[in-house]
Amino acid sequence: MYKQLNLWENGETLEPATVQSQITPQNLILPDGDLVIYPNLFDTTESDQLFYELYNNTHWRQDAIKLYGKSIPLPRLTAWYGDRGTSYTYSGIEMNPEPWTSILLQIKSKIEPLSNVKFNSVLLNLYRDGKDGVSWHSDDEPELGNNTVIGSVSFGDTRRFMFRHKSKKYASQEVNLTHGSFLLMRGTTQQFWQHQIPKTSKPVKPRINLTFRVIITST
Ligand SMILES: O=C(O)CCC(=O)C(=O)O
Ligand SMILES: [Mn+2]
Repeated sequence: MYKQLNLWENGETLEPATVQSQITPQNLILPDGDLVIYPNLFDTTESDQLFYELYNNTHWRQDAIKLYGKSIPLPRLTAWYGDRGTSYTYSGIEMNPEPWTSILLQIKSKIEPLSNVKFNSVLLNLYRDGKDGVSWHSDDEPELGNNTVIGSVSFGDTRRFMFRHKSKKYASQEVNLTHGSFLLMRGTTQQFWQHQIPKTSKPVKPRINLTFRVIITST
């Protein structure tokens, strides 16, 4: 049902003198969406180190959602880091930020010049094996506001990232998010599109995703 993505086209490079080939973006042409991917923003050595650090030193937590009075563990571990005051609530789970670590600030400083925003928080997901995933949703919580920018960084085994249009049911696509890649979602993407990471019966090694976000705070 889902085709491998073949709609990429090469985007503009930034400053030719300073930009290396690995940060050449590819734009995804989608109705009502604006997605850009940098397939190898972090090289393999850097990605290996970052994966190791994040895997071992993140304060991973096992949250649960309430469904029909039952507590059901999320099929992944998560963590929330950010500026003070950037609490985030999704599926009834409230997350209060842990202070930024140097590793997270290092990743943030690499993606911000490509994103044109200052991110004030990050949600980390650890998919331990193929039984972990995240089901269809949009990142459209009120604290993100309209036309939010989400900067999604991936380390570890490849994740199958699927997205579908909310009303144009024929419009569905997928892309593989590989070790060291960076996906930028912006514009009306969250308003019109949902995304998921499906579970898989294939053997997969651990996968880490960081979605940097801009939470609208009252201060
Ligand atoms: O792992 C991913 O790429 C998706 C994560 C996600 O959608 C989320 O945390 O909101
Ligand atoms: Mn999401």
